Amino acid sequence: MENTASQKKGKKPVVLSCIQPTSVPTLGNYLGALKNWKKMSEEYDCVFAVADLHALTVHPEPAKLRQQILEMYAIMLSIGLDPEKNITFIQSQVHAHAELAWILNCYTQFGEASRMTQFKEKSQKHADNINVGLFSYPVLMAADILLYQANYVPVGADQKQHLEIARDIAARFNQIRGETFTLPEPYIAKVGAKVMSLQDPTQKMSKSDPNPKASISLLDTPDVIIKKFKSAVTDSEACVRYAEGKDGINNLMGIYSCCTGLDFDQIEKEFEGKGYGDFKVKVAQAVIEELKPVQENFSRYMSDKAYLLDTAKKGAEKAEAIAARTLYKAKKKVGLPI
Ligand code: ATP
Ligand code: LTN
Repeated sequence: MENTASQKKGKKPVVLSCIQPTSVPTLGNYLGALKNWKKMSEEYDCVFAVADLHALTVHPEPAKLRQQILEMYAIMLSIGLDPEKNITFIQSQVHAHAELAWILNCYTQFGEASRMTQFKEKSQKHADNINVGLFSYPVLMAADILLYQANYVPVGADQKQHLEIARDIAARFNQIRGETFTLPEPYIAKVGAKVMSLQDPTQKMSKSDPNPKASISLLDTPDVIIKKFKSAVTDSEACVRYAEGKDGINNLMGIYSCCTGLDFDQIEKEFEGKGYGDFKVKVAQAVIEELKPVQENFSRYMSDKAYLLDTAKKGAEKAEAIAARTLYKAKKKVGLPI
């Protein structure tokens, strides 16, 4: 089923994405993924989830995980996703994800899963805990996507390979067992798809970076945001321009562009003759403005946990209704009793 098949029937394309509740999202997660979720939610049929099953691969402390799941759900609402118009839920509350993942495991080759860059990087980083969950992580991710017959998956550039394997698994299953899944396409923004660390701009900004100065958390206060940008690593040229080798400045220009809507030419003009000090403060201020409404909404949502839990439950019921149909189809195709 190519991507256009469902669109031909006059239905809106389906968009799906998830985020792990491993800690408070960074500016990278926001600009690379969440901000696009909000944009797409106005145009498409959207399904967004907190990928809590994926987070189990790093053995989080249970009480902490419980809190982070709730916080991540609150963040999803805080960026402006409307739970009435979109489906917003917590992955583990819909059984079909784990069940389809098992079936898809049997249609995934060991060799292709071994080639995943994220698996190789994470196994190197956490050599003491290379569990099978980490290995089959992209298969669970494929299940998340395929259950909803998603056409587009908005993610940061680091997830491109996982999208490719999801497509390969779907195509293989369709070929062997007959048309079952829509082939998904990644949706990766041109600017913001890879926000880099403020301390080492050759590395992506990551939630799990142990150096707090390297990333901006969505919940950082204005003071902290200013301090972090002031200490961002740049270069010695003292000229705000986008060029090869100027990773630090390129990164700050990307961030500024995402927050203000200005393109790189306009940014270069704005800062002509000005030093990095001025530029860094302006970038920080743009980020503070961008995050302000999210932070205000977040404290409001977190003060009403009953609402969050109830909304997540209702979201899971809506998700379940769609996921169950695809799971039924897949079980039937492989010969399982239904
Ligand atoms: P971790 O550091 O725990 O591996 P992460 O920061 O990579 O986590 P995820 O939950 O794995 O975050 O990713 C959520 C979304 O954010 C994904 O769509 C991912 O592609 C995107 N994303 C993550 N880091 C960045 C970044 N630095 N720039 C742009 N997008 C990003
Ligand atoms: N692995 C993803 C999170 C994720 C996801 C998904 C993203 C889990 N399931 C389905 C898109 C679609 C990550 O961003 N690290």
